[in-house]
Amino acid sequence: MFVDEINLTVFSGAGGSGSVSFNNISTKSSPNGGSGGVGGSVKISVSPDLHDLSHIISNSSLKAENGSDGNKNYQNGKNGEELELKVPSGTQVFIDNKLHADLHERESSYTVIEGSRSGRGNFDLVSKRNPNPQICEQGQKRHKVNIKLVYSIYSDLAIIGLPNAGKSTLISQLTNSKAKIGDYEFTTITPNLGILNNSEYKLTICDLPGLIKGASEGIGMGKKVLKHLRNTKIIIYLLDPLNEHYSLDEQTSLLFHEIEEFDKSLCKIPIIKVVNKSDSIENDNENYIYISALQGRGLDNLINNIEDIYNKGSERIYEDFQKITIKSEDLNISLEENKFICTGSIVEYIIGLSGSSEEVNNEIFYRFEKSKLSQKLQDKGIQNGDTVVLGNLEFEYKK
Ligand SMILES: Nc1nc2c(ncn2[C@@H]2O[C@H](COP(=O)(O)OP(=O)(O)OP(=O)(O)O)[C@@H](O)[C@H]2O)c(=O)[nH]1
Ligand SMILES: [Mg+2]
Repeated sequence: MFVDEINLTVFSGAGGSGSVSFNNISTKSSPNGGSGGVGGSVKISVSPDLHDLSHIISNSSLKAENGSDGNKNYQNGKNGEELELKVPSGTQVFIDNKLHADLHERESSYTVIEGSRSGRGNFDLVSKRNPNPQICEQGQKRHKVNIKLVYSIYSDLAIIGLPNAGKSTLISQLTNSKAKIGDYEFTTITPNLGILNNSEYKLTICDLPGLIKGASEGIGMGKKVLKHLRNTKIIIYLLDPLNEHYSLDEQTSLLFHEIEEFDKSLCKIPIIKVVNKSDSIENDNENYIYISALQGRGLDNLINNIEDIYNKGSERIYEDFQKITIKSEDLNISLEENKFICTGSIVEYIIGLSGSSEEVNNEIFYRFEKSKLSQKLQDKGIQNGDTVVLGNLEFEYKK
């Protein structure tokens, strides 16, 4: 089944932890504890062979690999393998309803979450301040993000029209698509794709479900259809002279209006106005191209018109967006009475230590004072005597 929208949860890999060990075990000197490996990141990239999102299980949880822990004798842990999610060109990535990336041939790969930080072993923690560390850092936990992927079909040409206009009949004539045809409305419920026959250009054509008045507000399959116009280069308005409710001009205005209401920028896409079922009518109006999809009449002329517009170099419209990568550098401070509760990866970095407890405590306070957390708390008006909460550590603040 064609799937163009999917929600899922992705996790970066956790960072591996460092280790504490020594060349000289009896004197606990000459540190040789290795560092952990960095966790795998989560990346989404375009694969030209994909044409929907059905290969991804909806509401699934996907995890990048964890980095492994460091070990004695300078052995560093292995970095975690990244998680790569393949999507078709024309996929948008939303996080909390905000567009984070619009993936297509020019922007074909995007890191959603960086891999989680690894912890250093006591060899890498050697410094002038502490030449013989008895401690190591823990790796950072996994980072979780709920994402929504929305795919809009990538095509060179999209056929739209009211129900029953003959869109599926036309795509079946122009390409080898086996679209279902029926003399009732809404025969097509998911888009059909095909490649243009009898043309030196391998144009991709998309036949969409019928549009009705109010489509831009979601009536019928409205928005689900209109969203696929975002990634097309040319739109055919396929008009039905046998429609009992709307004249050809009224059908044109209706289609234009619904597209404009849905997204004004789609009005920049060139249009070809085509009247189908010319086998059943007499009048010719020079504003339109006349065809009979059923009898294959007028199709060469239509293909010439399509090729002319295509050759003028019609461009796809891309939404402006900022590619946002979720970094592991986050910090939250909330205030409950006189308690400043601090969370986030900066806090994890400060308190995520193990080894000799006296040294761990000294290091925590050293890191706290040096960190931007200390500055942020002052900005928030912390006073001597207030309580600072870092994970399961609580202490009285003293400047
Ligand atoms: N006379 C005539 N009938 C046609 C022509 N093209 C299509 N039809 C008929 O119109 C009816 C609808 O055709 P479809 O191709 O299913 O129309 P559609 O626009 O895809 O319809 P929906 O998917 O329901 O929106 C069918 O009975 C077709 O045989 C044509 O050129 N001439
Ligand atoms: Mg159809």
